[in-house]
Amino acid sequence: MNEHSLKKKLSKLNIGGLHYFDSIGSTNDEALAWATDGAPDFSIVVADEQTRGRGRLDRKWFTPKGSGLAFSLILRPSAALIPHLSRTVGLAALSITDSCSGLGLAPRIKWPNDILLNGKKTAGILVETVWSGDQVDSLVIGMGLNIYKTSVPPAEILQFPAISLEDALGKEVPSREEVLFSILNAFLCWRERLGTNELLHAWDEMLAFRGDQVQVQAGSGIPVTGELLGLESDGSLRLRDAHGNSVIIRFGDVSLRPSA
Ligand code: BT5
Repeated sequence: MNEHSLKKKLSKLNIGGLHYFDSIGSTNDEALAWATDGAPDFSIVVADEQTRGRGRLDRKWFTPKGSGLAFSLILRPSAALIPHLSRTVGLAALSITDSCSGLGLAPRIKWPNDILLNGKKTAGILVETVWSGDQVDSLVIGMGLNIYKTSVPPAEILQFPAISLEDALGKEVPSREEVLFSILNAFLCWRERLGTNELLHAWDEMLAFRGDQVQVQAGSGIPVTGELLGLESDGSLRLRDAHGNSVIIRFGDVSLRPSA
């Protein structure tokens, strides 16, 4: 992957701008700085390697050289999209699942921000906001995908098992440019439908562990256990606890796993 091959591959999409790095700390940090500096809508930062890739709450995201796909999109939402921005992580997740489904795989979304293949994490999403006073100026949507086997971190440093697209496919994977193109293409289609029931339904359908007992840890509070029922219209998660009560889990530092 290099700037030339990327530009060529993405030329059919109406992207705002492209910054490519052989190596960078974090594409989200670069995109946040560029957004603050006036980057056009749908600009993209892509890196072959991240040395300080971030997950939520500054957890680490591994992107060793030549192995994965790490990129950040800058969105300048129109007034029509502003009321639906809490669905942005779903929009990003669906773009990745569409791309994986197109390869014949059966992805699932582990709410809120993980994509699973064969029950293992293959991608993570980190959405960050640039504010202008109390208005949203822009959003930075970082996506990290494990493409080749070499992108998967050692098991002992993971809280949840990981897998690469190459492992899941069991054969040669398309190029990273190709995978990026299909994710961006899906993103542009879903973005038009951010506020629709169609998007909510597609997102809901893709949820991992639906109907299963799960445990959700929010921050340092007491974990909530219940049956995973589905999504609220803003993208929050609905569980049914042991007493039959509905419990709504909002975004934040939330981690979800099957309950033992
Ligand atoms: C995420 O956070 O999953 C969001 C990851 C977003 C990464 C992208 S890459 C492009 C952009 N630039 C950035 O700096 N970030 C974004 P979270 O749910 O907090 O999960 C983080 C956890 O995932 C870590 O604590 C590890 O356990 C695990 N992990 C780290 N690297 C992984 C990998 N390559 N594959 C699978 N799991 C990984």
